[in-house]
Amino acid sequence: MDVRAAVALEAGKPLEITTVQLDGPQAGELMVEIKATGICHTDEFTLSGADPEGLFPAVLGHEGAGVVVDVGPGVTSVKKGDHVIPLYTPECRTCPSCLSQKTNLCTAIRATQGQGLMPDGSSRFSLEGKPLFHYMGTSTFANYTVLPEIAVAKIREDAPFDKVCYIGCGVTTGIGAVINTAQVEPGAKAIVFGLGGIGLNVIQGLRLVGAEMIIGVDINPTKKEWGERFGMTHFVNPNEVEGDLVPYLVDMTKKGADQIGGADYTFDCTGNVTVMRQALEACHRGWGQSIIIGVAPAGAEIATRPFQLVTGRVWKGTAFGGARGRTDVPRIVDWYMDGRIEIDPMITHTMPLTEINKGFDLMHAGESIRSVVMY
Ligand code: NAD
Ligand code: 022
Ligand code: ZN
Repeated sequence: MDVRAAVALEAGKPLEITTVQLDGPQAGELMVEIKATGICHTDEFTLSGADPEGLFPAVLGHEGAGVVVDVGPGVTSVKKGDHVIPLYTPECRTCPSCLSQKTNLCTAIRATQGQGLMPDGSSRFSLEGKPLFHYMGTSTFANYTVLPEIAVAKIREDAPFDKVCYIGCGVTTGIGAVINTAQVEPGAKAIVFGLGGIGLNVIQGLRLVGAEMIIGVDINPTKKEWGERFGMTHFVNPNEVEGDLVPYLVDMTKKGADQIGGADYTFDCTGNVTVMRQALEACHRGWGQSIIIGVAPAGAEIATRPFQLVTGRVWKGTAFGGARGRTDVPRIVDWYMDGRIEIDPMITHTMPLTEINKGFDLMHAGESIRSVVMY
């Protein structure tokens, strides 16, 4: 069938809004009418050509929400009419990784997803008879897409698509990093580096679990107000700190009998490897944990002195906030609907598909927290 899509024809060019062909769902797959999609950094990373694994031509997009319109043979967990959020980290519940209960990185369809293909090794999208690659297994920059059953979370029907699409990446990544990866406890002291669409969700996750001190760090002074809006208790602009940032942050966390200082938990939400080192070294000796969320440029490396780890600091990373999508995403939608977390104020811009390239421009300029395309 004909669908409307923003197609990444080649690296470094704007998306082309055009009509493409979409084949129906095969066994174990379903077709979703995408109602809204966020625009996230990794779409831009791939479109720019900076991602060495980026494939073209492709239908990008990985932060969507929509309605099931058709199911292929053998699909049992969702039916026509169900509301769903696509999952770039699927949850099959039967692969060794899912069964381990130690990771959310399901391996059931990993190989084909990375090759821009459906699990049977083919593509459902085509343009003028030539196949288009899928992207992150989701391809939400089209008003209809086809997904494996294990790559959708069924959500309640009263949740607004133009808000809960953000749970498909940014919200779950930020809140999940706090709850699943770091397992932050009430009363903890935390530092969040980078207050964009991810860092602000880390901040609201920290508020949710009852962290006592939430220090936000950003070189953009306009982020102070943004951080405070979601629970940040202190703001530091590295450009306004005299001397080294790390001792300055460690000093801020000192209190009472503990004169060692350092945060219980720190989060890198910048993707900058220098910041990642600062985040590790701003952790408390003996137990501080630093969580890497930001995606660094291809080929980048992180460094610190081994002494930092020998003395008990822990370096961790997280994908999709450690969330098991089919299990955890519906719960996060409930938290939003119950008012326990906020999404609306972070969606700073909305636009129709025809103006999707403006969303990328706003992200470049640092003017948006999140832009959402409404179909
Ligand atoms: P963003 O651009 O909206 O925010 C980044 C923020 O970092 C900006 O406010 C910027 O001013 C700030 N910053 C830049 N350099 C800094 C520095 N040296 N010190 C302090 N602050 C600095 O980006 P975002 O949407 O919030 O995404 C953040 C990162 O998270 C990206 O790398 C993205 O790819 C990654 N991400 C990872 C996952 C995952 O599963 N691991 C999921 C989603 C996003
Ligand atoms: C989402 N991300 C960044 C911004 N928005 C993002 C990017 C990459 C990952 C997670 C989130 C990620 C971390 C670890 C992996 N990926 C590898 C997972 C694995 O090997 O099992 C990742 C993911 C999907 C894809 C590539 C890398 C893909 O579909 N192309 C989850
Ligand atoms: Zn994303």
